[in-house]
Amino acid sequence: MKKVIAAITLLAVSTSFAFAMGQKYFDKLDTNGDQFLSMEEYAVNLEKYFAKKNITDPADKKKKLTNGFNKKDLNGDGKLSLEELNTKSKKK
Ligand SMILES: [Ca+2]
Ligand SMILES: [Ca+2]
Repeated sequence: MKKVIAAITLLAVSTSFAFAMGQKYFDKLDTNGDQFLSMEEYAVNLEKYFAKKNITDPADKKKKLTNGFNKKDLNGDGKLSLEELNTKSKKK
């Protein structure tokens, strides 16, 4: 039974990663509940993506995390709102 739940969770995670992030999933990542994701909180989300893509190199992970985070942080305040996460990245 636990395995089934894990599979469903994984599916939900990959779905929310590919499409829009839901408020529920956002709340789960937002561990301190300030309605923003810090880079640390965002990293938890990316770890699942890295595991799926078999990315294990710490330097590579860090680069992808920083790049991804900065791309998403549209107003540059160092944290991500749900709105920013669901906004398609624009070229600057
Ligand atoms: Ca937070
Ligand atoms: Ca921001």
